[in-house]
Amino acid sequence: MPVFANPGTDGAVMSFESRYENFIGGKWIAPTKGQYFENPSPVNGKTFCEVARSTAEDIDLALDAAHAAAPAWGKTAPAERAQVLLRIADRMEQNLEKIAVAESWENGKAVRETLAADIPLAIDHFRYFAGAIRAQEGSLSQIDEDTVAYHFHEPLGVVGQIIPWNFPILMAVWKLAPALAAGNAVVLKPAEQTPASILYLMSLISDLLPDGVVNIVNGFGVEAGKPLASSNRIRKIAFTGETTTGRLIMQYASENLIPVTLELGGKSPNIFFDDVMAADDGFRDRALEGFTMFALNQGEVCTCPSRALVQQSIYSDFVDLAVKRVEQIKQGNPLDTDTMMGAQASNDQFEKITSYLNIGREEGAKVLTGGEPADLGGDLSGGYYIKPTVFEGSNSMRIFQEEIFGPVLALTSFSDYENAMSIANDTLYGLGAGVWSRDGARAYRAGRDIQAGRVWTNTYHDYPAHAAFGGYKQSGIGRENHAMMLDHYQQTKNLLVGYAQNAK
Ligand code: TXE
Repeated sequence: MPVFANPGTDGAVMSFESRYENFIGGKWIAPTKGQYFENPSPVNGKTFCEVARSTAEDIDLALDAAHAAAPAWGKTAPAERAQVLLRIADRMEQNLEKIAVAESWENGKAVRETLAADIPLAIDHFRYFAGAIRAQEGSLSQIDEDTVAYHFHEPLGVVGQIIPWNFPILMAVWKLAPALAAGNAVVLKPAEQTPASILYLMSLISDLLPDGVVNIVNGFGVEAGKPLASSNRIRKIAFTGETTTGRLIMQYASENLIPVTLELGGKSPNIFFDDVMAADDGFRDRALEGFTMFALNQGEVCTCPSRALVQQSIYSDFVDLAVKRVEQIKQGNPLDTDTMMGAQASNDQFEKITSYLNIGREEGAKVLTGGEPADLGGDLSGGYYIKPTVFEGSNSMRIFQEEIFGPVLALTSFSDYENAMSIANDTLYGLGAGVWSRDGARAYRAGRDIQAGRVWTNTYHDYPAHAAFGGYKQSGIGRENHAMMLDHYQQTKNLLVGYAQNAK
């Protein structure tokens, strides 16, 4: 299978700029203080571009541009906004390989995922919200014979969005598509680990957007994210990231009494009931495949099924087969289309994960496979690679309770249904869960009993645009995806109109 050449080298499908500015008011604008930070690729650990290191002054410039653009954009017909989103989707589709390679190079994830999932899902997201906004209707209440209450959806105005590094483009699009469809202007701050793929995307689509409707300001959390989230010039803040940061975002927002949506951490249980082993058939294979999903995107997914719960009666047979599958995961150069697992997104994340590998051992968990960094040699020796790891232990251990955000699975067994539910719900988090059983009634009951916003049944890691996504408990507030998301970017205007001609 072909390997895509490194960006900017001979035969490469795309190249990055050596320096990226902020994208404000339709133009590339240097940061006010003239500072930049280096952006390394996790593939080889080498810097490939530098990016604007912004401060409150740059956020203000972006807010000026967004406020200038918001009134006109908010008044465009839904069909016109839908058309813009559709054109963006088409442009992305025409440049699929380029965007996929950009994303893989910057984040370290396998290009077969960015080509087949991340970027196509982002494209579909624009198309979905183009349709959703056109299909949206207001409502009318007949108060009495002469009096009518109309309910209109109006945009909020200017909104702030702060995103993480694990799905740089998809996370940006999850937030941009509904915000734009609803008629808002946006100031978005990418994660400092992965700004360039979004800026590369903007360079491809900027001519399709009116100036100032989308503004991208780069930089670090406290220097650029905080001034955005705490500004009294935004009408809403949307955030995806760590739960502790989410708490701060909510505090900032409370000062200005603006709504927040938060998509935070997780420690999702993946539950395998005894009947998955009933026959050596496609269903059992699917369940085994579901077990390996903790390594998808190098485990850097908020819904990573990082706890596997396997029923005692099948435990040794199932785990035996499952660990063999994990050992077949092909790790390698993210730009090789054969590679299933690439590099962790940053050196910080690499170090966080390796520290949890030590914590797991110190706690007495048993390593069934992996448990150490992977040295892939050659050009990749400076990259951030970790072997997919399965720890066997118990749910009170830190590796079962804390979000590691890496390809590290914490595996345990359960005796019966009640025991499975009690382990599954023994967590601060409630974002995702998986249930595997041939028994529809049992799977349905489990789906209802697990305290999580998304429970996959006999499948995992699907993210269609029209299924609501979000957390219970400390995994977040609000939802993303699905037309209901428009509610988070709109406010209701009620016109209460008396039509009576004459005094009664
Ligand atoms: O997250 P942060 P980090 C989890 C995961 C990971 C851990 C740390 O466990 O190991 O968080 O990652 C911006 N005001 N998730 O440090 O800090 C920051 O610049 C305003 C789960 O990267 O939350 C970035 O753009 N903004 C998660 C974004 O917040 C601030 C995905 C996320 O960074 C800020 C990512 C502040 N004070 C990490 N501080 C998921 N749920 O998918 C930081 N930021």
